[in-house]
Amino acid sequence: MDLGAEFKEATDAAIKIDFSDPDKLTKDTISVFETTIRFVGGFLAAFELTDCKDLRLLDKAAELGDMLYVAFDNPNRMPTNTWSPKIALNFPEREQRPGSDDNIFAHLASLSMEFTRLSQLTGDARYFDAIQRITQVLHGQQASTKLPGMWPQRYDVENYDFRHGHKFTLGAEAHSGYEYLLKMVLLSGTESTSQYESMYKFAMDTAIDHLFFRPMVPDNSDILLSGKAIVHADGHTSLIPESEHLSCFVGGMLAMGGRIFQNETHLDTGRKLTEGCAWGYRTSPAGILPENYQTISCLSRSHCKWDVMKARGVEFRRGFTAACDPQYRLRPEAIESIFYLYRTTGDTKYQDIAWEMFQTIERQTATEFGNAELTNVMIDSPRKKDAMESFWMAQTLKYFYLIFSSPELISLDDFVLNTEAHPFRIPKP
Ligand code: DMJ
Repeated sequence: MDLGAEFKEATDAAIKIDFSDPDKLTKDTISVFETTIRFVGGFLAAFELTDCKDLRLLDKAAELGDMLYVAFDNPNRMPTNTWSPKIALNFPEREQRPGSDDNIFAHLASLSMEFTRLSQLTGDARYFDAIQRITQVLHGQQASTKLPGMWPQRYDVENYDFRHGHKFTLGAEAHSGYEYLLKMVLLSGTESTSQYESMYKFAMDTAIDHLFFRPMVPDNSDILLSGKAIVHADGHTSLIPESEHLSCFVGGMLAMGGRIFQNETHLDTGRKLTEGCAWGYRTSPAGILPENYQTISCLSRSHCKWDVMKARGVEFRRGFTAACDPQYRLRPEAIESIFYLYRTTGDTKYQDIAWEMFQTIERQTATEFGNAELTNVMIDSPRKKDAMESFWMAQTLKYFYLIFSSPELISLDDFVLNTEAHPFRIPKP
């Protein structure tokens, strides 16, 4: 953004953060997932953006990588997610045990990009080795879950068993786990590339068959949304037409994958999913998609007409039947997909959609010192909360900035962005 002086000032401050003194941390434990995607990813991308010149940033990423590596120090080599820096620093390996830890699929499956790039940039293969073990476990069970191709939101953490969970989604607790399969195809540059490619394609075939649906909306827009699948005891699968802001990333991912693998079906599905999220923005009373919402799903993707009888009682909601969680948390996933659609198709209509969204979000969320999360976007003028997550700047604003910049800036031929939108350089053969 031509903010060179600010970048230098921020770097000088960030490299002084003392991760070796746990007494300075505000919590006793931290999340391996969040620390990896936000901190390690942030330091690595900042290092890349100095053209790999400011080695202090790489050293800091490696310092954190070494501390996080201890979370893998368990008999089965699988990482804990809740992790204590105090224990890690003193290295009593037996204290770092799985079992009492969280069992969220995304937390386990979304460490690959940062650990791989750390290995590539430092030449130390331990980090890649650590995450590749996770990939082997996921690969080994991909075909034997209750919805073959996808992994359940939650798994049996004692045995690293994914065969029993019956809830499947691309939203909360899952999404970056799938995102990283595709992005590892670009990043890994080794024989594991084909492994990630086949895992990604299998997962998306399943999602296309079981998770995506066409909602019935008053203007009959030909759009798709990503819902949830539940597999019942007798083996049959039901689609729940409940969608999340978080799952809006999937349109951009499919478009990017469609371009990489020259798959027009994926490109078109990605376009319709992205336009589904854009529909939610232009339709909700505040002009912003809620965190979690429900719509009426049509049985057919080709014939889906607004039916006044079926919509009786909910027509006042303009196609939304409910918003189980009506907040807006300044999340990026909708503009993220619109950005990818713009970069993959070159169609400037995505810039127009982005500009409408930007103006609405700015009008609704701006405060004196930053931007605020909203309590309820299903009313015209939502109340602001005293909260702003770091992903507002790392992701949401970055995608808005990039969609109005030259495609040469962070070109997707040269960079792949992690789930926190930190750009990593794609290794060239
Ligand atoms: C981000 O921190 C990351 O994208 C993460 O994977 C989950 N979602 C938030 C932003 O919504």
